[in-house]
Amino acid sequence: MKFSDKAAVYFIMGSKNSGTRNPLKVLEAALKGGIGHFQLREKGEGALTGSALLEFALACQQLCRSYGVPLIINDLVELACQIDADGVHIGQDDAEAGQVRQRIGKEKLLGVSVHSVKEAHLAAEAGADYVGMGPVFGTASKADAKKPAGVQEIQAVATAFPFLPIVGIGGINPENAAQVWRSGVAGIAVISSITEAHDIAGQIAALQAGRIEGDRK
Ligand code: TZP
Ligand code: MG
Repeated sequence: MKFSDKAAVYFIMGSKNSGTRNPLKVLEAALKGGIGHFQLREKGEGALTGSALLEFALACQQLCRSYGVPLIINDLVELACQIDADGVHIGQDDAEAGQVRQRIGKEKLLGVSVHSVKEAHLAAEAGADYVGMGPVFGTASKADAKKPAGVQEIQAVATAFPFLPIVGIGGINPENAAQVWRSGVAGIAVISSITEAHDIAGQIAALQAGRIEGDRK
């Protein structure tokens, strides 16, 4: 599957990211609002495991399928294979990208988090369809997040690999999204901008609006 940058807001959530709201309701609102990808990232205190995680993943998948939006699973390659998810996203400390590509086959999406031109090169060689880069800004959503990196390295990767889709991540909101779009990303990935929004569709539109404003073309 090729990474599509048509609908460019990439939503990430686990069952514990939606506060007092039902995560499946939040996901459905985000799907209605026009997200282009959904990543199930089940982490942190109280994270679901085993059959509860499987059930939640299947519920997410059913919703994503009904809106024609690819479901990508963070880290858990075997869960992705078990439910026939559309793709997998891994970090530098997870399984080796080439091995994950072999495991999931060439039809599935593979995303890899990278922090430099060198890591982007290795990810592309290993068969990544897109790379995630961040945190661009400060974030409270990832306990072990690195220091905010700004957009400089994104610009360097976009220049070095013009055909490799980049997704910016970390602390992105409607106020700063245009800066990220301008750096050359194909998409922006958000957790809290959507999970904490009262008007989820409005928030997605506002994140997208930065794209038009910031588009280089
Ligand atoms: N990887 C880098 S920053 C981040 C992840 C998963 C968290 C992004 O969450 P938010 O709430 O959009 O800053
Ligand atoms: Mg990971």
